Amino acid sequence: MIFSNNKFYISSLIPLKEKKEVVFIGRSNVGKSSLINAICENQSLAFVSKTPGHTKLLNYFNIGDLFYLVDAPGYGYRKLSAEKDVFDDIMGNYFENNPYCKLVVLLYDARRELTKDDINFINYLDGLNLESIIVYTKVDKLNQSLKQKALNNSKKCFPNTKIYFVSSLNKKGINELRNVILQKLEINEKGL
Ligand SMILES: Nc1nc2c(ncn2[C@@H]2O[C@H](COP(=O)(O)OP(=O)(O)OP(=O)(O)O)[C@@H](O)[C@H]2O)c(=O)[nH]1
Ligand SMILES: [Mg+2]
Repeated sequence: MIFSNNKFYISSLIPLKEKKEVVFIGRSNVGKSSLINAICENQSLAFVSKTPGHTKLLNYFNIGDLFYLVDAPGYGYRKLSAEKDVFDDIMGNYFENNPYCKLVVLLYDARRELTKDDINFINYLDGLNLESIIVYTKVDKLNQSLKQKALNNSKKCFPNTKIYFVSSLNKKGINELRNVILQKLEINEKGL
């Protein structure tokens, strides 16, 4: 499996623009780092934390020397009210003229309503003309009616975006997501 060949590459404030990349974005604590670990089958690759706001830089993971998975800082979390939002600064810079970004994976916790931060970010992305998909995380915590509610809401809010449900805990949906990522990067299972 291509994703088994994984290693941490670098933490950076600015985008590398070296190889094709897929970026994982979402509110703090939504499960971005856990999802990268599940995709790569490596629990010690990205740092997972119960404390929100842990990832403060762009963390690049090198997959088979072919592409990068990028763990982005979570949005909607400010440590001190006086502190500037790390997300706005870093991600504003990241998305500006970045043809290396082939896919934006937008993560949501299906148990939570969409917040003002979510809507602001979606509106911002809309203007950028980037490929994106929506991934609902922690699906192991969802019953069927919560799942259906999330699906209905998101279809209303993002009618043109594909929606996936995953659990990094029981690995549901992870393989499907791997295939979507490879497809968007135009890489086949042999890495060609
Ligand atoms: N039940 C369950 N818990 C999960 C899942 N994914 C992540 N978690 C838990 O959610 C918490 C946050 O996970 P992280 O992966 O660190 O979240 P993050 O989005 O990277 O957070 P920041 O780096 O702070 O932005 C941890 O306690 C994880 O164990 C999942 O699929 N199911
Ligand atoms: Mg993280």
